[in-house]
Amino acid sequence: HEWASRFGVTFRNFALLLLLLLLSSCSLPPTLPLPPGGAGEANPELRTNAAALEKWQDMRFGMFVHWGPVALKGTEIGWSRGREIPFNTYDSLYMQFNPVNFDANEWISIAKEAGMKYFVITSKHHDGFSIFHSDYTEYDIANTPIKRDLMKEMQLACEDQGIMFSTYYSVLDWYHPHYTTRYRNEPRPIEDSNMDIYKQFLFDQVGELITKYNTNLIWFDGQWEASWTHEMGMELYQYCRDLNDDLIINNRVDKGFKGMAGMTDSIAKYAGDYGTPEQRIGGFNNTYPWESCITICKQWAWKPDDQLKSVQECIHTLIKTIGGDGNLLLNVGPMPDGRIEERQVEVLREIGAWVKTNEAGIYGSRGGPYMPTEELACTYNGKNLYLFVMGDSREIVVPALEGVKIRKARLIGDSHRDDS
Ligand code: JFZ
Repeated sequence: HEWASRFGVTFRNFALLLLLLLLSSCSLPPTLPLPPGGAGEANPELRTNAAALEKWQDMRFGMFVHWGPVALKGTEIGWSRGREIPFNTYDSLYMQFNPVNFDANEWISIAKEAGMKYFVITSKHHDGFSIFHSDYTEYDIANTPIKRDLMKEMQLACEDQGIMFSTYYSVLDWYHPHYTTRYRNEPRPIEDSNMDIYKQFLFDQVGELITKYNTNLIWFDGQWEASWTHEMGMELYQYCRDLNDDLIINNRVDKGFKGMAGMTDSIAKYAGDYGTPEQRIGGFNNTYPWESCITICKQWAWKPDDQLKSVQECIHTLIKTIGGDGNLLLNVGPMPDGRIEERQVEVLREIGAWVKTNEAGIYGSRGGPYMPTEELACTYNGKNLYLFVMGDSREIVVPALEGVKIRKARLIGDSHRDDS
């Protein structure tokens, strides 16, 4: 049973090696019998929808988009309000937001060509602007020069092209008169603010995302401020699942999210279906689902000449993420005219070409059993084990797996080789 497999092969960067395993007494971890997340301690019966979760985990790779009138300034969405951009200037940008070159089908085909299976748009970020037609505020896309419901166009394009449509929503809102936490030195008077009134607004808008836009996943954010409580988090989770039982909800709906590592410390106590490490690859975890969100440049929203990551860095990030059993949500910030920068599209296309060649080890796979390193990451799917080779060492040595015999090994994406 002891074996060490030595492949005297020179691997190109990010080559993928497929091992066809004969699983006599299988030691690979089975898929989870029951997902661990759910509504939190207020309703222990309401667990994560297992079928919806599995469908989402199988996707492994999605596109995150941070976009809004702030793109006109090229500064960070939400955070630059009252910092680089004076409050009044920031809050007036929507009056000039006119992305005439926006084409939802083009965005979604860029995502699809990159190998992404789902799409998450900032419906409302910390700055309070709604990029959809909302019945509950005038501070929305309907009151910009473009007027069109751009988020509806994104939803329909997703549905046309078979990409799962999803929405980001910030529970904190530094623009709303009744949101109770003041951000820095903002002039908004909070003395008469009222969280009950704000909460009603928030629930109404989230209701719109679910019933008017058929969002399949809600990526909540902004839960860390004092205004947002554990009770509100659990209530919001339950409200969402009551409207659509198939909905997937991240852990930032509640207060269990800890630091940028983004995992929930007590899954029984706090609501949420999965963890959200930010700007980092999550640690190996195949008991609590997770998704790393990482920017293709440095800023979440578009910035001219922002530092763009290389194709290799993006692919290695994807490999290490799925090797740790997580999903990757790669963020793009489109330009104020509605287009995604051509140099970013080129990187996405090259990622997509690589994903297509190696998709057998990506979609529907789970991370492990070998832990990801800088050199190597591993996924498995049924009787196949996929070794992703990132380093350029000429020799790969992996330890034996108890009860597993290797029947055959071959390189993917280099079909003339067969090193069985
Ligand atoms: C949050 C947002 O603030 C950010 O703009 C982006 O949308 C990201 C996906 O999620 O990221 C955070 C959250 C909290 C802090 C920093 C970034 N924080 O408290 O320093």
